[in-house]
Amino acid sequence: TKTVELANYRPTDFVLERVDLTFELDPTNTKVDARLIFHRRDGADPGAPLVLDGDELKLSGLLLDQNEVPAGQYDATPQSLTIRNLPEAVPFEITVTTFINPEANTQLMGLYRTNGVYCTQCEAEGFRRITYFPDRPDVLAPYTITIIADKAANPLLLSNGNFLGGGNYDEGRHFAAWFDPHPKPSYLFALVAGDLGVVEDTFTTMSGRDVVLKIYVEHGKEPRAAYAMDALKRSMKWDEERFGREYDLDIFMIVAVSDFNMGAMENKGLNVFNDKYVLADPETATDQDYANIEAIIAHEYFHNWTGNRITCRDWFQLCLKEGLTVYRDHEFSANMRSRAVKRIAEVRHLKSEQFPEDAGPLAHPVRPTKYREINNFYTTTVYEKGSEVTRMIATLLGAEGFKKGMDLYFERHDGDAATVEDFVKCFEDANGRDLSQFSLWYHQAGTPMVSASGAYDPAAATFTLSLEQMIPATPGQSAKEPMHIPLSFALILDNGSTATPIAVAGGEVTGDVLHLTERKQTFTFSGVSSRPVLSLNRGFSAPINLHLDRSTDDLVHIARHDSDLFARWQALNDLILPVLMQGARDIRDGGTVTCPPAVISALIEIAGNDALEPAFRAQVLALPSEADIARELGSNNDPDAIHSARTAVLTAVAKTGSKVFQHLFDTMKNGAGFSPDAASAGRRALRNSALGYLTYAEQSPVRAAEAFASADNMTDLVQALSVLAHRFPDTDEADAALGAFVTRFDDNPLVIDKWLSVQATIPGAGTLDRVKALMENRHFVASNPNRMRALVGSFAFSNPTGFNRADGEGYRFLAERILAIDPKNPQLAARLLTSMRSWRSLEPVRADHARAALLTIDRSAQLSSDVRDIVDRMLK
Ligand code: HT7
Ligand code: ZN
Repeated sequence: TKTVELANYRPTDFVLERVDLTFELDPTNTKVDARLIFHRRDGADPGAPLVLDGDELKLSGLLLDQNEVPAGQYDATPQSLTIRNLPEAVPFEITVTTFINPEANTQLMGLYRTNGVYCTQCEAEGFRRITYFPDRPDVLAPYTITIIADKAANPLLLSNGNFLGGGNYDEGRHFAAWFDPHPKPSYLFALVAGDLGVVEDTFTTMSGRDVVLKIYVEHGKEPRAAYAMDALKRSMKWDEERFGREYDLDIFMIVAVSDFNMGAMENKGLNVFNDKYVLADPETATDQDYANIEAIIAHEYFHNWTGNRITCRDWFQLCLKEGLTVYRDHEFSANMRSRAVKRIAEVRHLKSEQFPEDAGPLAHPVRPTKYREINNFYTTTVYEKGSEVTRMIATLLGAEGFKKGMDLYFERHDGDAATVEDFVKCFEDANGRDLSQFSLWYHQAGTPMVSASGAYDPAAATFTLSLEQMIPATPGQSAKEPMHIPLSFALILDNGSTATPIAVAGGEVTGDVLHLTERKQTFTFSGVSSRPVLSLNRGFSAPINLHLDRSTDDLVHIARHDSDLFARWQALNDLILPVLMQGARDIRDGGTVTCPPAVISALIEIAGNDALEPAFRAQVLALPSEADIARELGSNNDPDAIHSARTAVLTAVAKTGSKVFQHLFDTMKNGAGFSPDAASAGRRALRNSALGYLTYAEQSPVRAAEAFASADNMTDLVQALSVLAHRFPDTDEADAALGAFVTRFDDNPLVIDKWLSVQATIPGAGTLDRVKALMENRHFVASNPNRMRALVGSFAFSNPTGFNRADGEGYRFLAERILAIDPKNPQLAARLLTSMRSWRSLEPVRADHARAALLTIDRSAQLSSDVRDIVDRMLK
């Protein structure tokens, strides 16, 4: 495959005016007629041919203005259709006929079948698997779609836009026609046909228009779509109130399907969802499932403006829609739930997923400049770091300035295929500010490291803060420029209040934000009458690694007194992480773990503080994960030592705090009747956290077995199951619970995924054999991405000791799986392979095994472009 470069971007020679598609659906032989009206772009080369993209296509018919095109006038290959000698000054119509086989489409890109339902996935380059087309996001047109299909098997015929009409056709077939008046790129096209149940509602927009809302699910699952519908209505309302964005069609539809490569897809007016992010009820969904559904429903809906009305000029601009839309869904969830707890969860996720990507061989800028396979750029850097960059713009400009910039963006670029530069310019123009240095966040990869040290001078009543930034080298970028880093800060005084200095010298400070713009910079705050404790990068205002030496006493002070809950969590994290890291080093050196009593008591004090919201306390008690410890250690990692160190610290906390945990376990019960609201979920989280600690103190499965038996919702049930399986594997209690669980949820694949994941993440070398055995289980369907991610994905991404077995068997197993999956579903294979992205930071024996496994993949002659791209970058 060749590399695509941003520098080579140029507009098409032909402008697409209209698209008219007719599908005659058949499971193995679907006929697609595409009528496309083009005209030559002003100023384009008069002799330029029209080149359309294809992927595994075979041309069956080609007309130009209704006449057959002579053989010499065109060339067709599976990848492209080139037509020459086209009219220069007038529009012309091309009609392309292709036949495709949805049943054989295992890649799940283009038109495919899932549980007997026809469904499409066109982002990023799936449309070219349906028909020859200028399949790029800067080609926008209105679409008319006609679908013809067997009526009994496919009572439902859906596409984008508004319904035009339908009726009976021949031989038991019927048809439906749809028109989408909003010009869109091909990646937003969708078609769904089949026999599904529906949940219906309406939403009245801010200008008083009624919009019909429909969520389609498999028959019998309708009650499980109620929460998704509620989340959709809340999303629509929120986007009107917060961003002034109104929905723009008569109908908005969501279809839940069971085979899907990602979470969901924002096709215009017809979102297609992985059913995992639609279906929920108390018996089958955890609190995390509910939160995910709320966030993803909102995310896809918000794309209607950020992505669809304003789309991307090219795929290098992916963060323009994804980073911005993640920021919008984060803000939505923060408004629906506890803002501080939501931010803690976001930062945890960012650090555990994006920071390793940015520190390893797959690091790339938020706005890359080249790619070999675009599917591999739907990354946590584009999404989550992209969101953080948007958040920083809001921090720099303040809420009002940010709103002015967004309003201008919607006004100036509605209907456009825009760029990151267009976006940033709106904030510059609306605020009269130069954001050129800030824009480096889009272009320089790597997590900046900021070292900070503070000094207080009582005689002068000044506090001096010295800062230094360093951006690590990343693939293709060795030297970096200093960035504009917005650091939210507070000087916390002895009594817990915040000092308000009378003046600051050394750089720009706006409100509580300090602007670090130089490589080295010193800020002096005057009028600080007593020694403060510095709280820096509050709310994680910048996605950086901060090195700030503070004493245990100072951190405990912030953990106790800061007015900001996020800062309190951050202080506790900064207290416990070094203990865990040192513990891992000590164990690797043959020693034991030392856990300072002050750190333990700070944690227990927070756990038992009833004035604090339970969800926050649960976040504090969820100590940094083994992956977090490995990331902070950075090199020569031994996952077994990390696991032992973390277990030792958990046990020490559990033993010291057993009374508090017992109290929480007894009192954090919700009343009768389940509610998925954030407060109830927070109580469940805290009680389950207490359960986990109590089993560390008691070293017995009895309590968890009782919790499993008495659970009346999926959150409690799966937590108890995890404690049993992970802490007491192969005991009668664990085996009985796993058996009871699979029997009870035998007919629910999404719940079976939890059963697979719990087992795949049992710590220790023995789990590989269990995973292999589960692959033979009748519940495991290798072609279904959710099943594969639940079993093999959980094992590779979330089982540090099991996957990183010292003998390398885990890596060899993954390599075999990748080679087996790749020919069928390359996207899935490539994504699973990214689980090895931090292989170079392992200790040498494991790193050698990991390299050998990667080389096995590398040596395979038949790799997809997806896997080839990842393996090449990982080995570079
Ligand atoms: N914009 C959507 C991306 C997506 C996707 C990309 C490649 C292959 C399959 C896919 N399914 C969905 C999802 C989103 O970010 O909203
Ligand atoms: Zn998105």
